[in-house]
Amino acid sequence: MRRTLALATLFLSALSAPAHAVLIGYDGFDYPAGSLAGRGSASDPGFSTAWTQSGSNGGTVSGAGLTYANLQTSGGAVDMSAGGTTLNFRGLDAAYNNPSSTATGEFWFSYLVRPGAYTGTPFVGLSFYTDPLAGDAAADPDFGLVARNQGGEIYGFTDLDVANHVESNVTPTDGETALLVGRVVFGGGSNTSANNEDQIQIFVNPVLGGVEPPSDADGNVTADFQSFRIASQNGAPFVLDELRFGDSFADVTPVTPPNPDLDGSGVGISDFEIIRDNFLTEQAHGQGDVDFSGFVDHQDYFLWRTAYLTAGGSEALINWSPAPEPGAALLLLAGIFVAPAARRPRQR
Ligand SMILES: [Ca+2]
Ligand SMILES: [Ca+2]
Ligand SMILES: [Ca+2]
Ligand SMILES: [Ca+2]
Repeated sequence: MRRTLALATLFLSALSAPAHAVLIGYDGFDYPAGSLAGRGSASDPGFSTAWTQSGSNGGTVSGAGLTYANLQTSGGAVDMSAGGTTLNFRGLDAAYNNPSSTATGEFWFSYLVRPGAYTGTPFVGLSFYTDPLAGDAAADPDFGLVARNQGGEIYGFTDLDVANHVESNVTPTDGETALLVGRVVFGGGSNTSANNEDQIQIFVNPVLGGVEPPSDADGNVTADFQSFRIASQNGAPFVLDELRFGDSFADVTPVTPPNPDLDGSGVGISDFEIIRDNFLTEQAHGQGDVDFSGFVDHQDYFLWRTAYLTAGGSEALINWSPAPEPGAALLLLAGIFVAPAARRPRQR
């Protein structure tokens, strides 16, 4: 009976999972190094054109992709620094402008951005356009989510049709990659005029892999778009990457699943020793970071331990205190071993 109930619960929870949420489009900039113009294809899911370049300056694909926590990534990134303003456009495969445009009535987008050092407050980021591309560009800007990292400017959103503008409280930091996420709720605006029928929420550096986090800023928007551009005014040194469009938070923030097999040998005691030897330090997966968070901590140990014991591993082999430092592990497990954390603060 219990088994039947468990199966029924499993079945019902599968049924109640979002049935239609999809990733509409993705670009990880997995292209050969060089000009972005002409990369991608009109047949890529979610898109209707390859990348164009508008004017004499455009982004350049570089081999080193950006990363953010355990966000899934691929390929390189696009460097927007150039002698003048960089403008690259691309068409979407549909017009998005009302609740029936997507299965959830929402349009989500995300991208990574890493500011460099520059002066002034140039526009840098992702903008959506109402018209399709005519040649290399579209002409009717709709709204954008941008970064400006000088003079007190911060990650924010602007409706380019009307005076809707909101900013997060997150200031861009030179050299630090940020994840920007936007959620457009068609028909969700305050709706007192034709200029605010939709709602936008922006999320800066959200926690991944769980429930949808609270937003950092909300605003009204009139959203009606079928193309977009990435741009950097005056070629300010920004790098963009991992562009996603979808209809839920999870779609545009897919995470790498935890993997307790750190050394490729199957889940075993050797993986524990790696975690133990790098405990409370900033490390990559192969050095103990089971959940790809960028840091080796209790969560990594817990995930490994669960997998190890589930697979029949012996608890007696888990030894936090190999010679010649007996006692250290007992203190660790007691939660009072704070000295290494204090000496090596987490750099974020
Ligand atoms: Ca990439
Ligand atoms: Ca608009
Ligand atoms: Ca292993
Ligand atoms: Ca970790």
